Amino acid sequence: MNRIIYSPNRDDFENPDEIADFIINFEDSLMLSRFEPDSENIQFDILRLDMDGCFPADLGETFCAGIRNPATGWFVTAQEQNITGLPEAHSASQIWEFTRQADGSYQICNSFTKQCMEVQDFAVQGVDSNIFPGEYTGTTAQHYYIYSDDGVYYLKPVCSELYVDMAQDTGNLAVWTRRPQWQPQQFDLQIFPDGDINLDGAVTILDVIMLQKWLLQTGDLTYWKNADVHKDQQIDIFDLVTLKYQLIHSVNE
Ligand SMILES: [Ca+2]
Ligand SMILES: [Ca+2]
Repeated sequence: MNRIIYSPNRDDFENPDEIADFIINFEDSLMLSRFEPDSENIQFDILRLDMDGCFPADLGETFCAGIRNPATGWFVTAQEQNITGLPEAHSASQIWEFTRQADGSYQICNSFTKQCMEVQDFAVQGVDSNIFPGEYTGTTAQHYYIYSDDGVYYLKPVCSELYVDMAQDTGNLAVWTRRPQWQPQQFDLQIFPDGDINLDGAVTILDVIMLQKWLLQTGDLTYWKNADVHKDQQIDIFDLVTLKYQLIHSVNE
């Protein structure tokens, strides 16, 4: 099966299911036409229907962030059996590592447990399918497209056309039909900056000390990827020198 990513404006369709009846026809140029039973056109899988025709946001290959619902102020929190919104706790249960996939979606794993946000049963039961902490196996129920709109983010699992939604009473995280400007589906990403090795939200002398200790083999790094300032996949003295330089430079500004 040939594959193409197609991003229609859903308002063009009276019924979104019609989209599945479209086929791609190319000879001299690419065009869309309605499916006819006797057509000899080539049929494609539609891999992705994007939010309002927008492409997903590219926020970098990998980063750590807190995921906050602005309406409640609650942060997405990993618990033993579930993922739910809770007040800010400044704990690892609210720090999530995002890793970009080849299709532009993100794997979202808790920085402490390493378990990832997973949609129950690929959302086959439809709305209200729960999101729970699962061992990462790389399925489409564990990858999310991130859409940016009006200063907030929306998350859509690759396996479904439903969106991540935080219940405003219980905080539970599940998937629901998208509603534009719908507060339960809006999220801030509070990204920990490069050089913030101890994940306290700022690059300070404490990060320099943590890296120094690690290089002397007398301490651990909370998040080693933020210590790799040079992005060469290894932590060494050059990262420390640059981090120190950047810190002194920022203090003097
Ligand atoms: Ca820090
Ligand atoms: Ca490095």
